[in-house]
Order: sequence, then C-alpha cells, then structure tokens
Amino acid sequence: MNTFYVTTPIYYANSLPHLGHLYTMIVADTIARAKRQRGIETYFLTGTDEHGINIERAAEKAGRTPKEQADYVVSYYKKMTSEFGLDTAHGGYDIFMRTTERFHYQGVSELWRRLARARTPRGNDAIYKGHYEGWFCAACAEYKTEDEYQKPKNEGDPPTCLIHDTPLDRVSEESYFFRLSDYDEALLSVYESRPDFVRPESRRNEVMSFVRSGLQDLSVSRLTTSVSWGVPVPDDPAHTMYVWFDALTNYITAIGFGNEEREQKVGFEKFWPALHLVGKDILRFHAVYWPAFLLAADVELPRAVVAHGMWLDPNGRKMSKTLGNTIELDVLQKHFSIDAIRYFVLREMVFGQDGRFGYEGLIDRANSDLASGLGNLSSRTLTMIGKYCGAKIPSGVIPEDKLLLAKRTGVDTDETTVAGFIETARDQYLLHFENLAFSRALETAWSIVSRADKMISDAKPWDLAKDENQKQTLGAVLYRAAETLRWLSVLLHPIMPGASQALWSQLGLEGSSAQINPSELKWGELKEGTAIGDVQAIFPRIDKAKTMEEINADQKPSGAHATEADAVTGGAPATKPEPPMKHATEADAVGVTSFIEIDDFAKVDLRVGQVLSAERIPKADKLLLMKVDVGEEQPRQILAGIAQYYEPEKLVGRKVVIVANLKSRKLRGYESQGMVVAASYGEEGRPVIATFTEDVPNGARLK
Ligand code: ME8
Repeated sequence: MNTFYVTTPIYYANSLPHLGHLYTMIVADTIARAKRQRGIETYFLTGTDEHGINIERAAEKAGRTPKEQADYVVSYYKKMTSEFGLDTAHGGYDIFMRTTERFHYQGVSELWRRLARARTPRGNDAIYKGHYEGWFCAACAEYKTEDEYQKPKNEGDPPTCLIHDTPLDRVSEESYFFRLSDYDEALLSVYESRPDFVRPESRRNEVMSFVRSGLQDLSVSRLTTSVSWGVPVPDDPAHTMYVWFDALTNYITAIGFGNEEREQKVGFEKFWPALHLVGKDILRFHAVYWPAFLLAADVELPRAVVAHGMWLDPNGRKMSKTLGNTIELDVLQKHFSIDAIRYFVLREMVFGQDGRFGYEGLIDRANSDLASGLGNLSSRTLTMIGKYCGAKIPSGVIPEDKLLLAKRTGVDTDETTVAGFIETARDQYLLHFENLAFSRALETAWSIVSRADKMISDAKPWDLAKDENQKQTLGAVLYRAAETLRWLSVLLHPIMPGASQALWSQLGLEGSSAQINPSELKWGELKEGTAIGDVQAIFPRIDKAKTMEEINADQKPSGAHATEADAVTGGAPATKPEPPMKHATEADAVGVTSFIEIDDFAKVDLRVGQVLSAERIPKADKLLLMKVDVGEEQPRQILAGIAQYYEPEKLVGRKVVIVANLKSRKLRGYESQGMVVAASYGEEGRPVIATFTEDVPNGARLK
C-alpha cells in the first residue's frame, strides 16, 4: 500500500515551545500535506517527551507533579499547534504523541524485552548489567565524555555542559548497558549501502566519522532511586529506562508496535518505516543509537533521518533567553499570517544549514515575494478579468485572423511558450521538493510568478482593452495568467495551505487545490466561462515601520512576565498549572518598548566616569556608595544597587558610564547624583556595568 510516515522530534515537556519547535513542525506538516495531495495515505506524528530527571526537576521547581508539568507544557503545545494550523482539526498532525501514554509503556517494554533477548553481531548479549560512573547533563539527557564538557575552574566543582553551561550530575550506580560498541560495522554498512539514510550528505559524513572513531556502550537505565519518573525496566523495577531509549521508541509505539489496539487503529505494519525530521542537535540519537536499537531488536530501520539546521538571530547568534533574542510565538502569530510565516521559514533556511530569523527579514519577504509578487499577480489578473471579461474566465484561444495583429502589439501568440516554461518549472519544483530543498523549490515557483508578470507587461492588457479587435487576444493573455495561478495554487498548497485555497476560490474553482496531484496538472484545464470569486488581497502589504513598532512594544521587558522557563530555571515562584495564556513563552525577551526620536535621546547626558572609591552601606545589602570622577571639579556621589554582584574594591579605577543629568535623589539617607549604567539580564535582573575597552577621558560624552 502507498503510505508515508513523517515524524518530528517529541519535545521536552520541561519548557514551552519556541520558533525552533514550530519550524520542525512546519516542515513535517508541509511534507505531510504534499504526500496527501498526491493521494498517499500519510501519518504525521509530533508530541512530547515527558520522562526523565529534567522534567522531574522542572516540575519540582514549579511545585507540580511531573505529570502536571507535562500536562501544562502540552496545553501550550496544543494551543500553539491549533493557532498555527498544525493540529488535526486543521489538516496537520495525526497524533500528538505523549510518552506517558499507557500504550507507549507497553510498546517500549516490548522493545526492551526483545533487546534483552538479542545477541549482537559479535555474538554477545545486546543488554548487560554493569556499573556506570560518569557525568550526565540533565538538560541534554546525555552522558558526557571528557571532550564534551568544560572542566571546572575550582577543584571539587562539577564540570559544566558545553551546550547548556550548567553543572553536570555525577552518576555512579548500577546500570543496564546496551552493547553499542558491537554495532559499528553494522551501522557503517547501513550508511554505506543507503546513502540517503542520513541527510544531508554533510551530516551523514559527520555521523560516519563519529561511528568510525569507535562506539562506547550506552547506559540505558537509571536506578529508580535516582530517577523515578520513567518507564520501569521489565522484570527489574529497581531501574527505569534511559529517557532517550523511551523517547526514541515513541516513533514505533505510536503506530502500534507492542500494542494491539494501536496496531488496529493506526498500523505499525502499514506505516513503518518513518522519515524522521530532526534538528542537527539530536542527530546522533536518531542516526546512531536508534538504528542500533532497531538492528538489535530486528525491526526495520527508518526510511531516513533528515537533520535541519538551527535558527539563529539576525546577527547569527544562537537564540537564547539570556541574550533576549528569541522569537516569541505569540508575537509572531499576532503580526503575521500563518502562510507568511510558513513561506518565510521554508524560503529563508537553506535546508540543512543554519538560518537567521528576524522580524524585519520576515516583513521584507512578505512584502516583496508575497504582497508584491504572487499577491499582486493574482489581484491584477483577477481584477482585469473582472473588468474586461465580465468576471468570467475567458477563452485561451486567439483566432487565426487575429494572430498577426496580436503579434504586432507584442503578444507572444504561441501558448506553448508560457505553458512549456511552467511545465518545466513544475517538474523542477517537485524535484527540489522531493529532495526537501524547499528554498530552491520556492525560488523555482517564483520564477513562474516572474514569467507570468513578464507575459502581462509584454502584452499590456490595458492597451489591448482599448481595441475591440484585440478582445480575444486580451482574453487569451488573461486566460494564461489565470491558468498559471491555478497551477501555483496547486504547487503551493503544502507550503501555504490557506493562501493557496483562497487563490483557488478566487479563481472560481470548486473543491480544493489540496486534492489536485501537482504532477498530474495539465495546461489548459481551467474552464472557459468559470465565474471568478470575490477578488481580495491574499497577502496584504505590511507597514514595516508600524509593525516593527508594535512588535517592539509587544516584546516584554526582561523579567516582566512569568514564563515556563522560570519554572525550569527556578527563578519564579511556584505556580499551579493554568490554562494557556497569551504572552507566555519561553523567551525572556529584552525588547525595546517603543522608538524615540534622536532629540529624546539627546536629552540624556551620558558621561564617562571613573570610580574613585566604592563602599557598602550599613543595613543596605544591595547598595554601593561610590565616588565617581566625571571630569567635573568635584567627584560625584552615586549609589548603585549592585552590591550583591560586585566587590566594592574591585570597582575602584574602573571606567563606567553614568547618567549625568538625572535629578539627584536620596536613598537610605545618602544623596545620589546620577546613575551608573548597567545591563540587566536573567530572571533576577543581574546587573553588568557598562565599560570601555579603549582608553577614554573622564567626562567624555556618549552620543
Ligand atoms: O531534543 N532551530 O527535545 P527538544 C531549529 N526531547 N530547530 C530547533 C531549534 C532552533 N533554534 N531549537 C529546537 C529533544 N529546535 C528531545 C527529542 S525525540 C525522540 C526526543 C527543534 O525540546 C529541533 O527539531 O530539545 C530540535 O531537534 C528539537 O526542537 C529539540 O527539541
């Protein structure tokens, strides 16, 4: 049977969804829609990874049970998928998988049992009991080797994770191991015999060299006394399964592995193997550990593991809460249409490479490619059909006796010129799409838009309309433009389902472009005489300055809102689960609240100063009393709330920036004649004093 199965990673239930999670879902959703459009029965999985120490800790910090924690995060995911049109009700995922489901416990236990009986290619037991001694990163849910962590500065402190910069846990306990070291040859032969198994090629090379460098056995259980929030190891309740073993297995348990009811409902036999879409951050788990488990259990391997790059901010920095450069989903959703967002992420990120995401870039693309490009082509074509052809699709034929006149006025009378171009572009588009090269596919689709635009500007329908003898030629030109739009509506359905359908309806077509197989499109099937629908802008132009201003106002200043991340990182007071709310995201954005004129800025007198002395104030544990030389006759006395973060003596001699024209005020009985400028970050608003790396005289003005 012709079926297809696509998966996203299942996301950790310790923190709220952000742009990265949304992105993988959009890609999977696009693939699923494209398959369905071709009549292929498709199953699309997304969901949450709900076990392990990290979720246990997040729950504890938030004053919830682990299950409450997972329910809380899942409610946000469900809200997000609904708002972005990715859930079942909108034709998106088929299952929101949760690893706390009973059927998952059964399936994962079945896989464990199979492994426990299995022999490796070298004839050893695939699973054995041993003792694990090493370092574990809870956030990565991964054991770390020496080259994967930062050694501590002070002896006795734990090393820190290179990715999360958080201290690692020391693990020294009995553990079951999976004999991964016996699977290197088997894995290498998979990568070699199936070059498309890990994609793109650069990632495949990385994976192969990792395996070639030698594999270590993998600890696949924790003592229940250390990690109780997990699936118990069959026949040994003293152990819970390693969370990645449990999580990876979701891909097969979701469709019925190890559970008869699910098998009946979905069908492991029917849908497996899957195409796994993942970020490059978790490639090793999917391309090495997961296939090794499946080889050991004698289960067919996935169809492919495809790793995409990561979203960075417009300056190429990793998005992070601390830097305040994350994209908030509620802000995104408020200001942009779902289709514009889908188009942007698929067009902007060259699949496999990292991409940069900025609101300004999104607005620019939405305006140039969507509003001025496809949107304009559609509205001008349909408006002219309304005006010149009585709002009915005209005939595409130029009669013999009108050909010469048409040619003389610059019309290409050979319909196959444009039809041939579009057919070739369609084939290329589908090829790029098949290779998951969405950016190139969209470039190709936009070559069709440009071609149709050129045809219209060459033929100048507005001039043809002035001559009764050119009526049929005018009709033929507009027919070709409308037929091009029909093709585009079909081709773009998986990328922009809403806009494509709007285009389809405006062309007066029945049913949905979702039901037309793009490879079966035939030029000329748009029926003459079809009454077009109401013409409306599919992609309204976005006022960049106004929207940016609104976005900046919407972004929350640091610490001004409660986030799930607070629960995770421990900054916020314990809260009970609440229904999803607007403006709660993982991001801790340090947003500009609104724009000011240069004159407003000029009102602030910022000066370079040098700290001459600094001391603590009795009974004021936050304040430091400083004398600062700002190039005036007398040094200024300034109080700053930084005592918890700076040793006073270390500040002496340091160049700082002060607000020199701030009204003086009294704090704890001391007069403060200005303010020291500092960045403030993190949940607790940690101050970092602004300083200079070059020599600069005291009193110099900042402007
Ligand atoms: O790793 N850019 O969950 P997770 C692009 N539970 N994609 C991003 C991204 C970014 N900046 N940040 C995250 C886990 N993603 C495990 C998976 S699967 C059996 C278990 C996306 O919540 C991307 O798909 O950390 C990445 O691989 C995934 O979110 C990590 O999600």
